[in-house]
Amino acid sequence: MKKALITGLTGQDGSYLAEFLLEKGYEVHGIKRRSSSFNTARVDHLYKDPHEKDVRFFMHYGDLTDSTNLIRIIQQVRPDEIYNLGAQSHVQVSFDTPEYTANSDALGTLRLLEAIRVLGMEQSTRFYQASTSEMFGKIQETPQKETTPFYPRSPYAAAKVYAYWITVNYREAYNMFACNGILFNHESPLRGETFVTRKITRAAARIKLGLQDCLYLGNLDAQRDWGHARDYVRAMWLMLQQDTPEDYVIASGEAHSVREFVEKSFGELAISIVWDGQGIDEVGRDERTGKILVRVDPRYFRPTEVDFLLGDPTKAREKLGWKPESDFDGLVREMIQTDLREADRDNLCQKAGFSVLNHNE
Ligand code: NDP
Ligand code: GDR
Repeated sequence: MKKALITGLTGQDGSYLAEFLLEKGYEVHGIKRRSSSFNTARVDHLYKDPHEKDVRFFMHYGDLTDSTNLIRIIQQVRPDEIYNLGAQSHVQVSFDTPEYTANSDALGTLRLLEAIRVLGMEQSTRFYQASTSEMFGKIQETPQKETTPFYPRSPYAAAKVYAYWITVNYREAYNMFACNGILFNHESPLRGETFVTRKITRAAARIKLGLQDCLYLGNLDAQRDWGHARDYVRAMWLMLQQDTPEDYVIASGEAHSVREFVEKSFGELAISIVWDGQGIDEVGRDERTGKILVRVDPRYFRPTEVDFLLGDPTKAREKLGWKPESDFDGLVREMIQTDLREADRDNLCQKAGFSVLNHNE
């Protein structure tokens, strides 16, 4: 039985990947951070009492900023494959916590690679690094592919560029099977609530049920290449099953604006949005009632923005045989449907006299 170790197990991708690997018959180990409240909601459905028989899913406390626990966990588990998905992954938050972001996202990757090396596991453990389209930042070429130069535009992206190159370096210096997946934005109903897609689908559902009045957003004109996380974790696994370690762009090959994502999401709820005004005064109104449902809040503008990203997944298609199963419309629909159910639950709780706090961020 193959063993995999996942950092960032409790995040969106960690959850989808753990489920995928368990279905493939792997023994799955994941690192979770100690937190003062439970942070395992996304993987709780995979948990089994460790005292039962045939358990194949294990969680270990750890942190990418602590070499000692990384070495200990890798020594104990001796994984065939390590997927480094753990990161402070929010671009805007990285401007507020640049040093911590560098520590976990850049040095955390180095710590893992070095742990594999000091344990003498360079030839037995394959390594996946969660690299990102944010590394392309200020665009030098469209669409972006494996050979497109990087121009990071945030502390997060700069940290991920370091992680990318240190992964390449360990591959070349120590002949390790180490790959970078340069993944473009991928979303799902499990997406963190403060990334723009989930923020939009949650708000649209809550507005529809009367739990919220207005959605506040930053740059409506930013364009992203959005795919589904379920498709993207399959690509991570495929990269580690090849004969040679290489880096791959994973993308849908389609770009859409934040504005379009808003229109599509409200459209799923039979609300048509019309835009009015310009710049920070722009608002989105319900075409039927004239009520303002979307406003721009400059608080969400970034000191340096990535305006446009569009990936070219040709290499992944040709070499990995990878192609996505979900499309943009299906993604939005699935997210809206899930958030509608969650909003419905909140509505019921509220009616039963329980207070439900909504972080409108
Ligand atoms: P999430 O933010 O949903 O999950 C991040 C995970 O990393 C969480 O489990 C989090 O733990 C954990 N984590 C954060 N800091 C540390 C730390 N110091 N030590 C150990 N674990 C830590 O991200 P996604 O699942 O969306 O993304 C997975 C990876 O892929 C990330 O590295 C991200 O940067 C990268 N990426 C994501 C893309 C996307 O569109 N989703 C695109 C390209 C790359 P906790 O739950 O406790 O917060
Ligand atoms: P991104 O995702 O920065 O691309 O990073 P995010 O959803 O945060 O932003 C996408 C675009 O939307 C614009 N935007 C807003 N963003 C947020 N979060 N909140 C808002 O209110 C808002 N209004 C407009 C942003 O300015 C931006 O242009 C994600 C993360 O998952 C990274 O970890 C990953 O590496 C990249 O995707 C690929």
